[in-house]
Amino acid sequence: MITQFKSFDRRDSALVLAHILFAFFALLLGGVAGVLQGLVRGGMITLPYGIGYYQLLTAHGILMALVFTTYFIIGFLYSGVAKTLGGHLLPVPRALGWLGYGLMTTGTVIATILILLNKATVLYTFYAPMKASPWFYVALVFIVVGSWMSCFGIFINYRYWKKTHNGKLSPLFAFMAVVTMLMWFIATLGVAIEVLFMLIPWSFGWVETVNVTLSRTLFWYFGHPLVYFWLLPAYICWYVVIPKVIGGKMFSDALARLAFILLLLFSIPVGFHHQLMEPGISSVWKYVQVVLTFMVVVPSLMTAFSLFATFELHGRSIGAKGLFGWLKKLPWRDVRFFAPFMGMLVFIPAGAGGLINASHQMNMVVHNTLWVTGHFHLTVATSVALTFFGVTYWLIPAITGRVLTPRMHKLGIVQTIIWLVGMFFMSGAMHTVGLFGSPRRTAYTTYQDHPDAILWMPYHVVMAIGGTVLFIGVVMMIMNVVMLLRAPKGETEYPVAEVRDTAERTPAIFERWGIWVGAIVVLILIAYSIPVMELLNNPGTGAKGI
Ligand code: HAS
Ligand code: CU
Repeated sequence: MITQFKSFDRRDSALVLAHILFAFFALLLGGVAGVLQGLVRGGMITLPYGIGYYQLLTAHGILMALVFTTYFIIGFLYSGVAKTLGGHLLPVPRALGWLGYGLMTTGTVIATILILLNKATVLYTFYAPMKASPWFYVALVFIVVGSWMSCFGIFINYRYWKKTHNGKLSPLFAFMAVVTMLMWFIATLGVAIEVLFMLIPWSFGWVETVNVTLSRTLFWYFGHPLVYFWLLPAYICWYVVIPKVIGGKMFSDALARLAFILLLLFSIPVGFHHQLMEPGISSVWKYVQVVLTFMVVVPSLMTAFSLFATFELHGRSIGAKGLFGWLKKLPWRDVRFFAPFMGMLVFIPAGAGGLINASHQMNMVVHNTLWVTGHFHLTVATSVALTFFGVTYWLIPAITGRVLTPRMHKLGIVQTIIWLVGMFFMSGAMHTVGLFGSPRRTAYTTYQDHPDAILWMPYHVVMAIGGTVLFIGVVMMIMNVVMLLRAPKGETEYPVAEVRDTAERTPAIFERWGIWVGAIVVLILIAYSIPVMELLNNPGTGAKGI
């Protein structure tokens, strides 16, 4: 009997699978770029055929950080919306999902070709005054507008469910999907303004100069919530999926929703923590946004608390004793648990690194060094990536009517360990050498054998070795995905946890979206209106572009 598969409409499976597979294709290409650039920087190879280091770095950043994540997230969210809101998608959201897929894929293909042609070597933040081919920015518009189609699809499905269920409390997964997409929509408005009104007119030559600081400010208005757009779906797995996988219950629905609402409120008005070292923004506004940055840490601490509570309560309910006895009761051999759990574990030092970055004086030490690269390889490339891998192990079988075999559990666990080992060396070396001042985003150079640069070299070699191990991890993951697609037919559960019986009731206010959107608008206006006005009034000399 394949009940779970029957409940997954084939048309929904196709949409979800298309997103997930495209994501892994991007991961493979991005992984190739990553290992090559690591080896170049370590001084171990030189690139053939006139390929440039920065060209690879752009491809790596865009394919991993933007393409892999966005496709995976949209596929995952759509699957959970289908699963929890009635068992299948409504026709309009499904159509919007495909429309979005088409637009995003068009944009991704154009952008990738331009990067390969060396016409868009501007890194994944596409900072002005570096100037790409105008079609690169047009491709970005396709990607963003495509992702909006999926936002609307998820909102429509959710609204329909609320209407037909007398405003009942929505399933937690669907609620979290709406928060994630709402945050994404509000955040992408900033980058849309940057691209449409600044970068496109400037790169086509319709205007001569661009206001650099304003364009970067609009970028980071988007760029910080971007990192939470990666994190929130991982949190969905941690809150909704993991308790079920370990055989326990969710600690509290209300606490989970509160955490998501706080993330929604405080993720956006904090972009200046990426521009602390930039001139032209007055320190008062940097200060305000750093305070808000420390606010956005609170829901992550709440998440840590909630996870510990889930693990401990479950462990004790099946007989765990002592302070840490519950650790032994966790299903270590289950890759659906193991991979995301390692993601959580890594998120403790990763998050601590974030707090260091956000502290102004310490940011002076680490900004633009490899420390920051180390930070985001722990956050997005480990905590988030391992969680997404963990999801893949049950998501592909659940939507294709197959089963995860014990052998695949083992392969998945080995893949996770390889990833952790590679990242330990790569990110560890990045953090350390960053503190010694080695800059990020720099091709191989010995700075004419300057003593500092000589000190950095061994760390760059360790980074390359770690990167090579990680590349093996990427290849193994791709092989695991192929194996999942060919797994034996059968039934796989789509794990969605129930809430602990004694948990408090969830207040209805969490779904009063008008209040939250209003509050975000107010916070954004407080954090951004005066500094943006200052930037508009003082555009500097304007930059022509490089
Ligand atoms: Fe960050 C730069 C500050 C989180 C990603 N960050 C970046 C960049 C990226 C990035 C990509 O303030 C580089 C951008 C670029 O190219 O220039 N970051 C923070 C802060 C946090 C933070 C305060 N970052 C993230 C996450 C990311 C991410 C998440 C991706 C997913 N970041 C910064 C700053 C910069 C920055 C500055 C600019 C640096 C510069 O100068 O350029 C916080 O949100 C972190 C809060 C997290 C915690 C951890 C909670 C722990 C949990 C796990 C519990 C574990 C369990 C298991 C239960 C407080 C939830 C336990 C089991 C046991 C057995 C123990
Ligand atoms: Cu940030």
